[in-house]
Amino acid sequence: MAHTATGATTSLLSIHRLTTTTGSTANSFSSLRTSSPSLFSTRLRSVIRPIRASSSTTFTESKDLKVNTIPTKPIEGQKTGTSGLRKKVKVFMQENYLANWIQALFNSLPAEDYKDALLVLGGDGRYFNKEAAQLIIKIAAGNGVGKFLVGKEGILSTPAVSAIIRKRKANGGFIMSASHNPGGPEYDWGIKFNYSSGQPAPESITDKIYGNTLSISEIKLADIPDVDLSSVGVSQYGNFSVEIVDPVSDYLNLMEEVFDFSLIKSLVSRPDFRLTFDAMHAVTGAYASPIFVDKLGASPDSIYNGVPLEDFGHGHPDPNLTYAKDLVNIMYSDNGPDFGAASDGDGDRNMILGRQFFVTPSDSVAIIAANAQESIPYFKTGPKGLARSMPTSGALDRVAEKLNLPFFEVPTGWKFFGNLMDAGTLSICGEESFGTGSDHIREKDGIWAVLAWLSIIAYRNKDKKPGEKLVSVSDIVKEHWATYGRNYFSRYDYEECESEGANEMIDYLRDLISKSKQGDTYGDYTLQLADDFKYTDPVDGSVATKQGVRFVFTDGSRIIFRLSGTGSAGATVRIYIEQFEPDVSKHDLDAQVALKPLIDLALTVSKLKDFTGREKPTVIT
Ligand code: VG1
Ligand code: CO
Repeated sequence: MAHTATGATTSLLSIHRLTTTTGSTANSFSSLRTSSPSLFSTRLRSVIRPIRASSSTTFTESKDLKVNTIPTKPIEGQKTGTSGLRKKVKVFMQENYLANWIQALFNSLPAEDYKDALLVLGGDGRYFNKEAAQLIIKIAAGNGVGKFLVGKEGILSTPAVSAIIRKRKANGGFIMSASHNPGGPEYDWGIKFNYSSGQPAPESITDKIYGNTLSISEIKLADIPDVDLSSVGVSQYGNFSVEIVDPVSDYLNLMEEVFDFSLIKSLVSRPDFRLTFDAMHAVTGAYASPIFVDKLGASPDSIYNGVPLEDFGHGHPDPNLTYAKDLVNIMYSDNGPDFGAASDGDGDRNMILGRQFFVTPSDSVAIIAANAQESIPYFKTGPKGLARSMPTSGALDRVAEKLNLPFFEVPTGWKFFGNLMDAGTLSICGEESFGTGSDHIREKDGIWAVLAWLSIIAYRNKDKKPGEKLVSVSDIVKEHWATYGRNYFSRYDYEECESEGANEMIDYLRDLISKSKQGDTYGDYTLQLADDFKYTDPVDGSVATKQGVRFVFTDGSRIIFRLSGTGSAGATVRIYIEQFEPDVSKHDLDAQVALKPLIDLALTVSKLKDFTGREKPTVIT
């Protein structure tokens, strides 16, 4: 492959029309099968003759692009969950599995959304991404896509994909990631498609894709060589081109527009302030040094687990108190840093810690919202509106009320925020699952959340002289609780339960709510309402049902039950527990202690142990 100065090449190549030809059949069918990822591209190459590359360094010689039409059969179970299609990587490596889904996606889009269009491609660097990238590029070219922008080495965080789609006015993009799920040959892989606003495809599209996976009969695969992902530049194949881009620069530029980097730098470069960022060997490893060290003056040793690895260093790249143990140990050690943060596999989640202090994600979004206008230039005229997912605590509701802002409660999953942002009624939103973000893009954004916190801390300390005591993370949180009250919150996850028992439990709870009525008593609590959350999008009127069984009590306490839509094996039961405490003298309890009666109630009401056989959760946050 030859890289080129685009202008000259484009004019030379523009006379070649993109045509498709029907190619080989039985032989190429098996070409998509693979038992080992290292064989994958070799196998593709072995049956699909690459177009001849020019020996010149200025451009790749173009013939009309040849497209092979490969017969295929539908594969069951390719329904997307909360966030894209996620399975064990071995499933994705089965014959035609990924190819079918990608082709089904093109079969689902209106032609004007992809013919000659610009698309973005990147991922979190996990095992199988590079092979998958080659296949996605070939199928996209086979379907008439005009150009792909691809992160160097296939690396782009989820927020960076969203940012690039918006900045470059692309028609959409693919994210190769199973997010916080572990990676490697035995673990998970995933794919997500985002639309032209940079927003995860809505259910109307993903349902269509699923429908098409059940009737698919052929895959269109362009006959082009594997693209060299290792260096920045443009390659041209007929009317189709691929541009390899630096994963960081567009995203970094956006962050510099949103935040006051000199304010943050004034904090981060102080000798009396230390931060630790744990990239969990995931995608933010590529972003952390250029942003925190090079731009903001943090010391290089403040980046932890900073090299992205295909298996995340055998870790589970989920930034919570259980899986980000390295960071937690550092932050709770004697004389630990002042600020700690971690991000997940694909860089859209965040965990915020102070010295020996954990900020719940539900509090984090509320505190960012309450302080955004004074600390973050992007919000200098104030946020337009606030929103949270249904199971997220009500801390944000109180900020919306005080600031007199429009407020929305949506189902779990970032895709539900995008319409509100596009309509100009939502600026800052979050989920209890360590997701926080704003309308600067259409995904949650881990590094954004870290920069937001650093901005708030920097603003509070901007007049502090060296040696003066700084306002700390815990000071900021406690002050917030004193003003708004504290929403105690915890989530219990029971991962990889038997699906049958978990489904029966949810059925049982649905039956229970249908028989419940206001005023029923549950232990010391009186029922306000019990339902299965249903959401009608105020912008397009679309309806999402069965989004979580909730029991809301008259004192505002809630217990909520959901099954995860992101797992790859069995069923994961999530229980969310929340209780509001206005009394400042009761704000210093451990959440597990404060919530004990409600947690016990949730376990009794759901008969969780009977249905799942589980004594204890696998993760508590
Ligand atoms: C989980 C979280 C949800 C989040 C989703 C995607 O979904 O609960 O809040 O939006 O993951 O996050 P579920 O269905 O498993 O509860 V990510 O960072 O994995 O893309
Ligand atoms: Co993620």
